[in-house]
Amino acid sequence: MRHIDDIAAKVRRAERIDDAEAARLWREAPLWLLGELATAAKRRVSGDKVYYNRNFHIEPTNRCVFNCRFCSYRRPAGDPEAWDYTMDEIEQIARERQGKGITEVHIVGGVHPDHGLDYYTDMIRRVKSILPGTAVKAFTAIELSYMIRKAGLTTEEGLRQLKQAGMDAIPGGGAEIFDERIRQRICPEKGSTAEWLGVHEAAHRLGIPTNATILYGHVEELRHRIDHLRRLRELQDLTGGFNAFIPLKYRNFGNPMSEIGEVSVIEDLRMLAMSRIYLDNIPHIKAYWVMYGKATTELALAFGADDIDGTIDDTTRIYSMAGAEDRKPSMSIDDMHRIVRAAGYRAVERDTFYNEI
Ligand code: V47
Repeated sequence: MRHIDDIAAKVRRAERIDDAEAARLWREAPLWLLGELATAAKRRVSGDKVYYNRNFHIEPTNRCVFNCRFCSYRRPAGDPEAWDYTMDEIEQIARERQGKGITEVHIVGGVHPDHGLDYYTDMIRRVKSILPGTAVKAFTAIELSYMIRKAGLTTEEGLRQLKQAGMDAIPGGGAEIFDERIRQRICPEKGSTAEWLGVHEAAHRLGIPTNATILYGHVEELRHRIDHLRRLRELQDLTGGFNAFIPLKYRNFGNPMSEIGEVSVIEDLRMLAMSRIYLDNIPHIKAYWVMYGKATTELALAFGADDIDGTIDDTTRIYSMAGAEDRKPSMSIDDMHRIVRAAGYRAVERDTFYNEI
């Protein structure tokens, strides 16, 4: 087994580390060393820049055919807290954001039992006609797999139809934990790891860029996190289609796994740094400010993150319902610049494809 100093030297030389080396670094390296190594790796990719965008979310429904144990967002039909927007309401949400310089709309929700693929292609077309020139990053691989299977199409054909309707990119949600046994414990009904990876691989082959996530800090162990990162690194070696990786910290308010506590900020920073160090082929590591809160996001920039997501404009409920401090998440451009500057970097507005604006 290599000594920590040897592994650190390897990372400094920008050489790939294996799973045993990752485990050793993760467990034993002092926090300052992980910060130093992740920062050097971040600087090799994005120098002194930290990216953000002008975005908002549309969450069409919180009804869902699946019942994931970590989810605080889902409500059954008829529940007073369930919502199911009509197409008119969805159009209205888009119309309210006209003229604000928005470059991306992120559409995700529960996996609704009733809608067909045409409903989703129609939704994308309507949003695009209201906000022309705005990229649509839409639907987790789990939503996509369900709607495409229901339409009786192959993954490729389904994605092709969605792309034609204006789906420009796919967000990283639904990955949770790839290890099949842990997945079975936290979301037994949900689409499988193979489905998630299959949708992303097919998207990459069609030229649709995607993101990836991990849901960490619940019942998984370190080896499950490393296994998750390894499967992503392997797929990225094949396709090169992932833009960003977003570690998502399990938040424990209001869901069936609430008895599990939340991991510390120190563990969040180790997770971020190890993501940057291990995933040497995914260019961007996103510190999703809505989930961490603004103070931890600033700290995250010293641990390899080079993206903090966007302005949001109080349009997502997933994290406020799961216990995030910010009940009405919104970030001004001034705040973006302030946070990034305080961390010693230069804030750069980007579009969905990481072109600078
Ligand atoms: O897949 C659900 C997670 C994800 C909880 O691609 C929870 O740019 C923590 O994927 N505690 C959806 N996490 C959000 C997501 C995302 C967010 C921002 C940007 C992008 C991107 C993607 O939220 C789900 C699930 O992993 N989640 N419940 C919870 N209690």
